[in-house]
This record gives sequence, structure tokens and C-alpha cells, in this order.
Amino acid sequence: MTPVGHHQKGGRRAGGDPARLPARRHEGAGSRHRSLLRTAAVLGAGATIALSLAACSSSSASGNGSSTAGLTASTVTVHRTMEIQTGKMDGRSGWPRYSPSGFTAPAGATVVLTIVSYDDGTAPLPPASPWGQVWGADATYGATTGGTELVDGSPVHSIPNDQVAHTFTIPGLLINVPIPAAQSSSHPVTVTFTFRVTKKGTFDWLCAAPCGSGETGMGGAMNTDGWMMGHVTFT
Ligand SMILES: [Cu+2]
Repeated sequence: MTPVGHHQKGGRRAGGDPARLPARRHEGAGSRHRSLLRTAAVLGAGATIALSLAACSSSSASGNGSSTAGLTASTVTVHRTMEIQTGKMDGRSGWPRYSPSGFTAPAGATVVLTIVSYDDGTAPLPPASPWGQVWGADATYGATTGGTELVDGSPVHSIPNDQVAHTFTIPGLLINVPIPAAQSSSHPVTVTFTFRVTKKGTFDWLCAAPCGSGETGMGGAMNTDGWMMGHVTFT
């Protein structure tokens, strides 16, 4: 755990200051957060490549999953919605937040997750960061997404790293959903992502973009359950 000398409010970039975005921004993150991301980044490197290849060869793989072993509820589709609220909206300046901070879904069901973000600032990722890409192809748990998310209805495989505002990342499932900045705080951006998890259990999710406070942007909301990290449960 790196001590942070002072907590500056609103340490995230809010419209300017692109100079403060060195590749070192992830230093100083809480150690749990950091190790989860590192593990996922290593594991995900292969998955990401596989996704890119799959995307090139068959763009319409919708993952209906008839061949996925162990599915128990393959015909069930559930919808879950999360909102990304700004610090202004949640009453804690400089603390953007996912609300609710988690959800429960049946294992094996197709989950259509809609994330509506009112945050019009970016928290750019370092140029080499993998978190701007959509991930979701872990065979162990059966997450199947085709590596695609819909941004206001348009399918994309990634968001440019310097346009990322947040991510919804489940390291244990190798799922990563990058969220771009909203047009303005009154024009939210809507990101929709479809996936399926065959294994029962509770998994941590977190945001991988440095949207919190402190020099690194990894403090405050980034290290606090119920803000930029939480849990999802498959029953
Ligand atoms: Cu965030």
C-alpha cells in the first residue's frame, strides 16, 4: 500500500490536464485491486488475442452457446442495469460511483448488462493498457460475449484508451467492459454488454481506469467497496 501524501479532491482529469497521464498511473493502487488487475491482464492477454482473431473470422458469433457444457439456464435472459453517477450526483465530490454496486443473476442465464454513465470526464488509460478492449471469453466459466459491447447501440470491440472514463471489469471471469465518457452530464452514454457465467459464485468487479483521487487516480472511490468496486453473484 503506497501512502498518498495528500488527497486532492477530484484528482481525476475533468476536461484538461492530459499531461498527467504517465504509464505509472496505476502505481499506488490498493494492493488487492492491483493484483487482481495484474492477474487478469496476464490471463487476458491470450483471451484478447483469441477474441481479435474470432472477431476477424466470424463477426456474428452471438454465443447462443448450444455447445457450452454445463449450462443450466441457457434459455433464460435477464437484464441488469447499473448507473455510473458523478461525485456531484452521489453527493461526494470526486467520488464517481456505480449504482447499484453489484447484482445477482442465475448461473447459466444470459445476462444483458446495461451501464448508463453520466460521467462526462475521462480517466485515460496508459497507451499500452489492455483495459480499453472488450474482454469476455473465459471458457472455464462460460462467459461468452463475442468481445463486443454496444455503445449507444453501436457495436465496438474497444474504446480508445484516452477516451475511457471507467471500466466494468471482473478479473476472475476475464470480463472487461470499457465505458467512454458521456457527451455531457445530461446526456449519458449507454453501454450494453451480454455475457453468461455458468459457474455459481460471487466475483469481485472493479474499475480499471484511474478515476479516483490522489496522484495516481487510484485512491478514494477506486479503493472503496460500493463505489468503483463491488461484487456480482451467480446463483
Ligand atoms: Cu471508474
